[in-house]
Amino acid sequence: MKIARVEAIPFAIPYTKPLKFASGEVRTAEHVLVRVHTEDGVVGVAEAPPRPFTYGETQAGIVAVIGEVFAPQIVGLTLVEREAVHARLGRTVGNPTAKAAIDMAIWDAFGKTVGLAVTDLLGGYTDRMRVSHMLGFDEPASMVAEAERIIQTYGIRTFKVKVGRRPVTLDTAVVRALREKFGDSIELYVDGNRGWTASEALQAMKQMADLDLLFAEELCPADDVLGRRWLVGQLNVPFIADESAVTQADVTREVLGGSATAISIKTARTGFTGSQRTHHLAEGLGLEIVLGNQVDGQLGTACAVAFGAAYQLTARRAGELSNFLDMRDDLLTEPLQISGGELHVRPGAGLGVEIDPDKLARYRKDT
Ligand code: MUC
Ligand code: MG
Repeated sequence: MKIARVEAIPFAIPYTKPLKFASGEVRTAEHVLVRVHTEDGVVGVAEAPPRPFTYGETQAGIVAVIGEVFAPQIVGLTLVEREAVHARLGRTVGNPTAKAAIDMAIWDAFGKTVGLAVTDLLGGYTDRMRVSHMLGFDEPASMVAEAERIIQTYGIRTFKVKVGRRPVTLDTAVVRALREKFGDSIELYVDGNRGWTASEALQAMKQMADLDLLFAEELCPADDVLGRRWLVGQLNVPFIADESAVTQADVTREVLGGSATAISIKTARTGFTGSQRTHHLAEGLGLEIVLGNQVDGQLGTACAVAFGAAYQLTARRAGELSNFLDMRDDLLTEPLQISGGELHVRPGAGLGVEIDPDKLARYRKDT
């Protein structure tokens, strides 16, 4: 069970349709495949999706920090020493997705070693999640047409609408058009990726007061401490902290400071070990959790659903598990399938996924 080697392989797969939101856009999945090899020949896998505009990580930076900083600190530890791995990687404050991918690859390798699914090792609550789909910036008619296609093709009935443009009516018109078209047959919430000021956000939320939103997420900068607290105090829907609450300390600060009332857990940035800690904290604080997505590929999504299905609190709401649908291709031998609005956890030991060697050879950038 000893960790012998950690690989970090950069790969690039284009999106058929870029996802645009207030803090950036994603045109190509420039991710890093992480493989943790044990001395017994077991290989655990996970992917790190850098989001330079949010966390400052880049593909080249992830490859470098894993190769030069993280791998040397964990080679020689065993797969059950996950707390030691967490402590060693935790000496570095940044690099969340690099650390998370190593953590999840170790859990995959551990599950394969003991012959158990990661989701069962984590909590084993259910075997599937309802799926929520993100609608990126576009004209109202195109976003309604996209929602219709997603409903008809995949049965998904929960949508997160990206907002944060100016004037706010650009976005509120989209949410209104969706509600008018689909009535109460869909669930809707909005994510501003810090794009508005607190007062713009309040203006927009007032315009959408009759549209029965589930949540509002990260509408304005968390650093505007008083403005955000002022905003959250006036809303009658839970306010989700996403990029402002990556660590457990962030969650505590945001929630006790009155500037968040729900949280997004993204395995892409807190792995399984950190996400477990955040889940337990949220449970203790009585917060709603939305299982988020960092525009993950299929491997990242397999990790997310394995985590989300493991607990009652994360499985209660639809999880953001569909960004991979817009990728031209992926790395898994057997693609993930969303149907009836649900994604099932992969059966089998570990994460239950295999990397297709031909696809990896085609998309890797380091050869
Ligand atoms: C989200 O919830 O913000 C977009 C960028 C990113 O890092 O995550 C996504 C979705
Ligand atoms: Mg978000």
